[in-house]
Amino acid sequence: MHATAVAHPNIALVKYWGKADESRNLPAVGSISITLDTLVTTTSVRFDPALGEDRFTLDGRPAPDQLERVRACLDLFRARLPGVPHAEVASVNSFPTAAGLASSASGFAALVVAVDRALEAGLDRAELAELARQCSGSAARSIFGGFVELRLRPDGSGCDTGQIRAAADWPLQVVVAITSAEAKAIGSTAGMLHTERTSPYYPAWLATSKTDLAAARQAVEDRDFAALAAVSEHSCLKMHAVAFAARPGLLYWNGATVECIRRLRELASAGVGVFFTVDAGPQVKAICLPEAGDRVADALAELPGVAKVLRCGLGEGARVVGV
Ligand code: 2P0
Repeated sequence: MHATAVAHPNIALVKYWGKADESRNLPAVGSISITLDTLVTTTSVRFDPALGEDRFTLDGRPAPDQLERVRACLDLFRARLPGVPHAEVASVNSFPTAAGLASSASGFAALVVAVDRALEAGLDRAELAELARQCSGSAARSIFGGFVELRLRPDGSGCDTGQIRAAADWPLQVVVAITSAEAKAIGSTAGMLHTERTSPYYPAWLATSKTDLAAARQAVEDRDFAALAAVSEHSCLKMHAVAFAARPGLLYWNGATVECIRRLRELASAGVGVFFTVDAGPQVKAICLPEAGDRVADALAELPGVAKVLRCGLGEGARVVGV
């Protein structure tokens, strides 16, 4: 009753922000993302009737603040398979946790895949994505590799998540500019709920989501980089705008975030194949055509306030690596 799985973070190009139903962790909008390759979460799980409780370590240390969410994830399996004993879960990230690199996405994707194998539950990828989504909305997308879409079911019963194009089909590169390694002040979940409750722009955010999803889906199908750039930057800035307009406003950026965006816009104006996106933290992700990656990485690395740049390609979905 043990297994180890890996999963990669993903970066949303059309953003998830807001919940239709908090109790079911049902997103208010669909989203489209790319799964990365070089950043990895590795999660091992061992079920043992001799354990008196569920245990969780992150990067080798007990993580009591995360234990509740891990237990809730295990309980989703217990609801399907009565009699599942307590578990010991150990998760290791190859990148800074809680710094805007979607560690909850890769973390819960790896966890559900490891638990499924350890319990021999035999769930398919769509079912695994639905379980991961209930733990963390973005985690559903890390079940799959390449370009991924999370769609809301029209009847409100849940989501359908799946790949829309394989990584090898359109091998974009991603340069992540780390502008701060500190954990963010307000997490995504709290930030979304605060935005829903207080931002006057929230209805407009919801009303324009389907158009963005359709445009991004089409751009991915056509491998149209300029079209994907336009809709992705729009979705990103719109997500931050709806959060800025909350009361009090949410500001996830720092000065270097803005400097990175400006520099990437200059490069794009000069004909370099690059666009930006920013999530609920100050890091900037530059999505590049393959030939542009080196130049973009060099340009971001020399900006004041950029502590480090990470390079990634597009990667595969969550998978078992050991039993
Ligand atoms: C995204 N984010 O689409 C957006 C953009 C952050 C900014 O999905 O509450 O940590 O656990 O479902 O999965 C982060 O959301 O939120 C996220 P919960 P999660 O990538």
